[in-house]
Amino acid sequence: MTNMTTQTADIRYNWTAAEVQALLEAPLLDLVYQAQGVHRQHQDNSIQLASLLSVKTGGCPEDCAYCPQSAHHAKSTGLAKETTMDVDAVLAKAQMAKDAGASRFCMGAAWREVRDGEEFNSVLAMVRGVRAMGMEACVTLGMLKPHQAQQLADAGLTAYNHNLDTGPDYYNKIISTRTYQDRLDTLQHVREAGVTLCCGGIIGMGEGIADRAGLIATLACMTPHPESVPINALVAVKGTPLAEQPPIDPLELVRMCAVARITMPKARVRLSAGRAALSREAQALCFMAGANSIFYGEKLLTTANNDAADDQAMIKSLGLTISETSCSANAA
Ligand code: SAM
Ligand code: DTB
Ligand code: SF4
Repeated sequence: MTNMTTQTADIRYNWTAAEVQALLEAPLLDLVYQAQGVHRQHQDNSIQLASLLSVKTGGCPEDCAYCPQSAHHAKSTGLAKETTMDVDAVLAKAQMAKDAGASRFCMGAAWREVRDGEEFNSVLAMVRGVRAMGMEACVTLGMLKPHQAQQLADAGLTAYNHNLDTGPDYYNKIISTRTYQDRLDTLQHVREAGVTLCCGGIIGMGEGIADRAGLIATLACMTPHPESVPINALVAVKGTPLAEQPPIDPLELVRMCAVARITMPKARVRLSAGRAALSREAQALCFMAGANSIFYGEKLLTTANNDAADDQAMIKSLGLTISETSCSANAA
């Protein structure tokens, strides 16, 4: 295999973007073979089912070009701003997700940043409630200050989702209201509070291979690596600036999953948004390449997800198991 990094048992934290790009551009079957080797060494054959709920939808002051929840695109998307959901209503949804087989419950709020007060206190109560049900709890609330990360940790939060979305050089083509460094700062606060990181990105936003490599290299140089790495394909929502982006070739998602697996052997690689457009066979290739989690349930945050019964049938037919345990923490 030319240009491919030799697989060792050692986990590396010094990936260069050039090395990652060489992997992304390797012959597909060589890449998947290498990724499956790493997968078998560090992971089992379980898939984690994570369910998502938008606990506060729309009206976000940030201008992320992909996002239907940005207030900047609200006139053209027609998406209304909603208030924060009641804690009891959220916990009822969490119980339904658990009963349907999910072991992780992820709650999203369309906030630029967390503000101290009643709404944040409600989110803390949601986290405590989900943990009390025996599920992992993840939230994504925008930027956090250190004391807020600590309050989430004290509530028992398992993971904080905060995506870097793309490589550092493409970031300002997608978002102008915050910087890459803002994202990295919040990730640092989360890490310092002892909460695991869920951090990944999106492909299909018009970025080049070098930008995808820049994203993965940034993640794979974090020490420790994020415990959870969501790989999203753009859901091109009508009324957003990226509405006319052509769909990606599913094999590009396979490549991203493989390279995430090779560079971050212990992470849960999550095949995330955009899965509804994939065939069962394309998803199987993503699992072969190292993806081992899916979002499960009828909705992502505001857009449709795959049918839950179809997902159960797919997992069964592939001979995979459904994980009931926590994601493994990385050794530094
Ligand atoms: N406001 C918070 C933030 O941005 O961190 C949390 C919610 S935000 C909707 C969570 C993530 O969803 C984003 O970082 C982005 O990666 C992903 N996302 C949003 N819209 C998407 C879309 N149309 N297609 C794919 N991924 C999307
Ligand atoms: C992530 O990386 N993808 C999820 C979760 N983390 C929060 C969100 C996907 C959102 C897709 C567009 C929508 O449904 O609004
Ligand atoms: Fe959407 Fe989050 Fe960006 Fe707000 S910060 S526009 S919710 S992705």
